Amino acid sequence: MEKGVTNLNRFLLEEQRKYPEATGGFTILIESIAFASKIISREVNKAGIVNIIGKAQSTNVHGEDQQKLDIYANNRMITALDHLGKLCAMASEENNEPILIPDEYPKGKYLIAFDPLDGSSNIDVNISIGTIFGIYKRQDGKEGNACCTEFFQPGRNMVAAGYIIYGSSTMLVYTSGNGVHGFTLDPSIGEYILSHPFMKFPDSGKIYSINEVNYNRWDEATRKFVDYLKGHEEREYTSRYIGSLVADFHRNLLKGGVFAYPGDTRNPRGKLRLLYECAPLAFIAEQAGGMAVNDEINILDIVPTDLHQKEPFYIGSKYEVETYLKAKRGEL
Ligand code: AHM
Ligand code: MG
Repeated sequence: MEKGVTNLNRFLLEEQRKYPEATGGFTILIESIAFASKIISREVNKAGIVNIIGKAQSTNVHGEDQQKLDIYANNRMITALDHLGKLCAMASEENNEPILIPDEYPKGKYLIAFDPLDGSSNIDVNISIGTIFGIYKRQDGKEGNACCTEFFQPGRNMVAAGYIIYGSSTMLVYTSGNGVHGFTLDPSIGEYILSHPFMKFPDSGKIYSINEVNYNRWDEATRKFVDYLKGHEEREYTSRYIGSLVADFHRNLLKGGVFAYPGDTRNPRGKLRLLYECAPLAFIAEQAGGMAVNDEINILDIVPTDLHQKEPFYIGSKYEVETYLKAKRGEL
């Protein structure tokens, strides 16, 4: 019998059936993120029309200007997730401390960390932006709201990670450890439809994505790495840098290559945050056959000590990330 198109709901149910012990809690979480993302997508698309663009009267915990859509997206994520009874805490780029589950709602066994709207400085120039999330299990065995330290687990512990890209179309890409799957939002019916099953990083690619204005501030290994790619004898690399992490990552996942945001003399640990930017994308990358490291070790082996900690970040196809590690070891 013809199966018809697979929407996100069907896909999640079929995945859930593979695990008889599954309670469906995880499925509800992903569906609720998808719900929030549809609303965010709608607002992103109409931002120009309704004049929602522009700076709100506040700064976030990093002292950066918050744009109205950042706040809007943060609120949509929180209110889509706080009442489900599946979470015991949330962490967001926009909140200094963990977001607690309101007293009136039951608490669950999962934790979520998210960047509600990454790349928001690109909003007013109509460039793709995204939402990133990582889901963990609580470890302390307690009930009620979890405290900050529960988030201090290595990325390898994640049970799921994903992102939504608000681009020429809106896509949700996620993995729960059984491959990376991409769903495209059909705006006419408001449904995410499976469009990219089992996404895979090509083993090597031709794209490198890095903000080269920082060249003179990088360490020698990163300079050598980029110089090596530029003068590569067998393949002609091309440089592509949007400055919007989800969009840069998504393109490289489809086409192959490497994205890097290294540390430099001004920002010794780079700019990107481990918990809700680097680790979820690293989890997706590994599931898709790629890899991600900081300047020393696999991103997924780092145990955070701060909710908003930054890490140097090199992510993408195996060949290019391993080439960086060679440069780091002085072997290039
Ligand atoms: P944000 O979380 O404040 O939006 O900043 C993160 C963004 C990433 O999307 C992007 O990769 C990076 O900042 C670009 O930084 P730069 O402009 O320094 O190259
Ligand atoms: Mg961000």
